[in-house]
Amino acid sequence: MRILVLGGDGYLGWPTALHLSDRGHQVGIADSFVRRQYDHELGVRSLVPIEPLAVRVRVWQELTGQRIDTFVGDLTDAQFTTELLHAFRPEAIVHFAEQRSAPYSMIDRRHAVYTQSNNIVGTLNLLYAIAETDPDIHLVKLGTMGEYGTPNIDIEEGWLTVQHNGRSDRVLYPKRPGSFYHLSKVHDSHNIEFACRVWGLRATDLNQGVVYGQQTAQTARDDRLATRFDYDAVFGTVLNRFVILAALGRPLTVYGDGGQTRGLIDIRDTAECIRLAAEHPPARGEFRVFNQMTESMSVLDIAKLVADLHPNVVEVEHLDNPRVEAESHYYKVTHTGLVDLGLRPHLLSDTLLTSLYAIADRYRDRADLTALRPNVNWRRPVSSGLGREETTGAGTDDRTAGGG
Ligand code: NAD
Ligand code: USQ
Repeated sequence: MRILVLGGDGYLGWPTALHLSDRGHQVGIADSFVRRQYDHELGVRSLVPIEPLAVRVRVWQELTGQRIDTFVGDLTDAQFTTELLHAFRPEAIVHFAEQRSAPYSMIDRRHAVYTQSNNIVGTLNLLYAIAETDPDIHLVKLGTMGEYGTPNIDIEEGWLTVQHNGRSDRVLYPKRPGSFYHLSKVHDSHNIEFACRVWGLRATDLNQGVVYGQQTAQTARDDRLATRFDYDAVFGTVLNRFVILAALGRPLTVYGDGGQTRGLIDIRDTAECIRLAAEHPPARGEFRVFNQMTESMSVLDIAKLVADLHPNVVEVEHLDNPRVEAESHYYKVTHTGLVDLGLRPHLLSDTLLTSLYAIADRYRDRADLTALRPNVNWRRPVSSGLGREETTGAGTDDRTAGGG
């Protein structure tokens, strides 16, 4: 198939593009490189060094003979987005291209506005471009488990059948997300469902849990194919952060009691889920939702596991929770859709953690310890955050805040 990967220079987009290319698909990548700009803005960098996209695709072609086309541009630019679809003519589009950090979206007003404009406008432009160019294109969109929040009932795959006053209906599952970033995904989901219902588009919304891991079979073939590995308090995700903190001999930073439970998924399974979804499109007009996670764990249990398996003595530290979130709650998620399509999950294992420790150890000297402490507070709504206007890449236009 011809598959266009939007956000294909990012943590997940890059290994997914390689996984699809390795399976014989004709892959194109589009990216604005804004993720690399956030690093400049925040003064951090990936623990594992990453090459420019042009080098990555050249190395891949040298090793495999497989060509990956690249397109540089921003999805919030409607003309770029429409021309992209005309140029590549995809059968499926995998859409990773959003600002994806909850803390980044909570820095201040400008970062909240930027996050929602970037994510919602980009996706809306994409829906129009698909509808105008070829409504048969299957949109595979990355959503997030955090759209649901932590309701006191079982979490179903996107839809819920409700009985009310003797009548019944199938409705989109009610959402109660925990950040302006997570809210942007809820708004996307509603826009996509609307486009499927009204224009007859076909889409799969993948509500993905927190991803961990750094290597896939393809990225491991050459250091120049590595994907990013974030550890800072804004972009580092919990399990990856704990692995890196352990390698640095720092205490694992559990926010609050650590009873908050999240769905998790291995980076190799992310790429495989995308392949399965792309190769099995829904019918025209269908808004299909899968919960893309393979197991659930509390933050404290993740910390204990990472600490217990590490060869050094690793401490666990409870910090005042900078976020507003339930730390003790019910959590039961249905996630059978992707298994039914053929997913055989990699569950969190000693071997995976040991290999992650080795990667973190190899690059530990690149870490900036000041970037490890959380400094974004959910309870403090301000126009300009982190106390330093110039560090937020200050543009006058909220919509370009992230790029600076
Ligand atoms: P990432 O930030 O590493 O990658 C996103 C890529 O999209 C970046 O390369 C960025 O430059 C690009 N991008 C952003 N806005 C763009 C725009 N307007 N136009 C063009 N390119 C743009 O993020 P990731 O961790 O790879 O996550 C990818 C997707 O998966 C995101 O949508 C995220 O919400 C979702 N997701 C991630 C996780 C996780 O744990 N990493 C978990 C669940 C869902
Ligand atoms: N946490 C800690 N200590 C840390 C870091 C995080 O206790 O040092 C806690 C957080 O308070 C939260 C949980 O760990 O309860 C997860 O935090 P996270 O930063 O790993 O994940 P989150 O902010 O939810 O966002 C990440 C990705 C996002 C994706 C989401 C999937 O950045 O793109 O959408 O995971 S989900 O959580 O299912 O919504």
